[in-house]
Amino acid sequence: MSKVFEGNLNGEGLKIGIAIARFNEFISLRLLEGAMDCLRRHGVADDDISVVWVPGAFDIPPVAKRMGDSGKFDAVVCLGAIIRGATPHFDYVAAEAAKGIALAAMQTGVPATFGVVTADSLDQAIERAGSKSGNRGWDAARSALELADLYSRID
Ligand code: INI
Repeated sequence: MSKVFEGNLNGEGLKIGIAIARFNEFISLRLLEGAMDCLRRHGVADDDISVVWVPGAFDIPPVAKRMGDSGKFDAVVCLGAIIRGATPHFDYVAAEAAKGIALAAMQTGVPATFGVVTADSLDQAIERAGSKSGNRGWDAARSALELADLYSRID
């Protein structure tokens, strides 16, 4: 008989960190609202949520690593918005944010989920921050809850 492991979405008692970039704050704030809504609806207490602001998405990985290493969090939700401009800057920031968040999760053993919107335009970002394409902050928070529970079951 095989054993199947799946995380559930019960957030009661979980300690959740949120690392969020201030750049494009208009979008980031919508992502934060989505993440908070998801965590609360799944039973995470407000006192168990810590929100850490950083300047931009490039700066999220070291903070996610630090939060993971602290042992104080069951998962870290990473939120930000990177919007393409006229130069290749977008590509560097987006690549480092994505790679760095993955690395933080690998190195700390604490799930770090990717709620960073990468968009070609402000309209595309708005669509992913609580309008017609959902809310990436909500999605990243849900994944954090699932992974936190899954890790505890695997352990
Ligand atoms: N940071 C973002 O979060 N989004 C962006 O769109 C962005 N752009 O386009 O420049 C951005 N840049 C700042 C970067 O994340 C760092 O804060 C900065 O380089 C200092 O380390």
